[in-house]
Amino acid sequence: MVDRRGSRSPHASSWGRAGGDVLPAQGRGAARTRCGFIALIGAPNVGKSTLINALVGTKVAIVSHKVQTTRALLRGIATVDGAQLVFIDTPGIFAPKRRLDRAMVTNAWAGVHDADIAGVLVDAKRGLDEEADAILRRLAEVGQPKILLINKVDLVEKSTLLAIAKAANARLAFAATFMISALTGDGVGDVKSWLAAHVPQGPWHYPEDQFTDAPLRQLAAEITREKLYLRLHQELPYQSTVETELWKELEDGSTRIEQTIYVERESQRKIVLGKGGQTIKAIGADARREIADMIEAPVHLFLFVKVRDRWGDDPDRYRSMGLEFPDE
Ligand SMILES: Nc1nc2c(ncn2[C@@H]2O[C@H](COP(=O)(O)OP(=O)(O)OP(=O)(O)O)[C@@H](O)[C@H]2O)c(=O)[nH]1
Ligand SMILES: [Mg+2]
Repeated sequence: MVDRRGSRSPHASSWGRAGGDVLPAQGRGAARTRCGFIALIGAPNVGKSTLINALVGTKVAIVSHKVQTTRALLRGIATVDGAQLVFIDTPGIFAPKRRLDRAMVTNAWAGVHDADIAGVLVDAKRGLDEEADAILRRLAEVGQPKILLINKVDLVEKSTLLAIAKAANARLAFAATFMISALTGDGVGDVKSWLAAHVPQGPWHYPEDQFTDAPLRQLAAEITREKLYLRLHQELPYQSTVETELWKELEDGSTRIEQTIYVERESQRKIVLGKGGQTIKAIGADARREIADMIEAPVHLFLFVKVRDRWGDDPDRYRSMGLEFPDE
């Protein structure tokens, strides 16, 4: 899945493309190309990350049934009809309490302000609830064109969708409204075509076959965090974070990866390890499989669990997550 065209690329070249600021030759000075940044925003769990994966056509963002899965901005890139669409996945917007929550919400709004177009997701099942309402209110101050993306249409009746579309458009001038299912892909192609026609003219920012600018180490850490979210319950996922400490390509073509899972207390470390190390083993097996799939090479994944009391107040952890450390 490293390469959009489906070719097997050596990881050296995918590293080369990661973080890429290099302009592709065909994009340089090209008069007729289009390129735009589209931030996807909405309440936690509305399906922003699922949508970015559907738009890009491969998995770049982690997804879980739990709220507040995404922590930092992540870019997913799709090139369609001569237009490069750079989608920005943002953390869900909610009423922040902890320091980490505040950093996530600030980050989400920063993503919107830096974008050319804001794609606003509303969960069709939840409708314009309190969280959606607060976001619409704040969006009124955002100058960029906005499109409304009513997601999870697979879960509700058509009449419900029309009512949401009507109420949201009465609140805010959306340039377009789409009813989609990020999960089934229903309507996602229309969103892409519309955006391709509406992003500004300009050269592309990334090579055509690049699908994200996140470094592989970060993607690999995110994959492990996703598996953690899927296996652990209650507050534990929110009290943990994952960092890739070592990434080494070995002579036999395999890659050795070492990651640390930080938790806040010894009791949490025990839960992550599980009885006889069962939980960490299962998380490691799930993550290893997916990372190997991503880099198209065998992976030896070593997971360590460390207690770092109040890592949520440690600026270093924020830096590695790509978040600004809020002063309070
Ligand atoms: N039925 C249905 N479920 C969906 C759809 N889109 C997303 N989901 C599910 O909704 C849940 C949340 O999806 P995410 O993509 O992680 O949501 P998010 O908005 O990125 O969430 P945060 O990162 O926590 O803000 C997952 O269980 C998805 O499978 C959809 O169109 N239909
Ligand atoms: Mg997300």
